[in-house]
Amino acid sequence: MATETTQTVTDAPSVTHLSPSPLLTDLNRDGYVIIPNALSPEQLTSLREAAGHITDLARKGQWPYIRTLPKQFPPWSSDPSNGIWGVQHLMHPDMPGQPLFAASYFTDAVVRPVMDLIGCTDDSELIMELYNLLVRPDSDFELRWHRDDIAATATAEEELARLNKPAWHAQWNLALYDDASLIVVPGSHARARTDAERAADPFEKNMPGQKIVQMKAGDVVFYNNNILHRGAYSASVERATLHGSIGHVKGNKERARNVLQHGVGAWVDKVDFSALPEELRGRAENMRRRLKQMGDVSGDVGFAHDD
Ligand SMILES: O=C(O)CCC(=O)C(=O)O
Repeated sequence: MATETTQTVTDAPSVTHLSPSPLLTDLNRDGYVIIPNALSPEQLTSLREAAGHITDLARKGQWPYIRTLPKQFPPWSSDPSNGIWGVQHLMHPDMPGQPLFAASYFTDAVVRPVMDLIGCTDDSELIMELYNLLVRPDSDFELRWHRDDIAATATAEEELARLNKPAWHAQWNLALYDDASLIVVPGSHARARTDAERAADPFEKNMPGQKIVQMKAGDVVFYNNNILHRGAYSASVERATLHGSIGHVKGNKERARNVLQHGVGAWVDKVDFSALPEELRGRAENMRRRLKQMGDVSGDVGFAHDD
């Protein structure tokens, strides 16, 4: 049960004191796991400020990489006139505040749980992937129930074939404000959809067993991106949630598609990590190099969803 998951992790004194197995056990059982208080109050303040600034730029059309309303999946246009629900590419070389965002991506508070969840003991096989910001939409907006990398048209056999493969990545949401936008069906990452889930309205508000992921500012949730999930966003509730993923070198072409469909390949070799704290710089350079290598061998990867 998800409530037990939250309880287990809440009892832990900090991320760094968690032993690997409880985190992975919870993720494997529920498809998601919340770690409270991943950020210090100072980090929260500076990240909120930086996130607010780039969100303002994006709403004014001064940052071209955005998630536009009412489109759920990439590719998105760079025209914010219908409103936005996300700001893309926090580590892009031209992104204001890039070093701060990069530090929040490569920090131990994120990378250590990632290593637990992927099952490695150091960062030498990790790959830099996506880092975006999910923001309050300009008008109320909802995502359809989906799995990130399995089309809604997949048969049960196709779903199971994909779900039974190792994920080789970890994905997280790190909330800068309290956030209750992500809705999941716990356990659905480990099975095909039920008949009721298949027949449900794509925007079904009461999916059997659904759970709203309640996060306090500074909490991070790691989740299997193929858990059945959706987002429901209110234009009147502030949202700034860092949305990232880190991969493992054993990920395959399907993973490359999930990452590179967002256009990261166009700028990744231009990122300057020299402003990062010394202890994070080597990790960042190495993880970026592995992403570049993945792009070089994967070629044209296409898009995971049609819309
Ligand atoms: O807003 C969220 O937290 C979920 C976003 C999501 O489901 C997606 O980007 O596929």
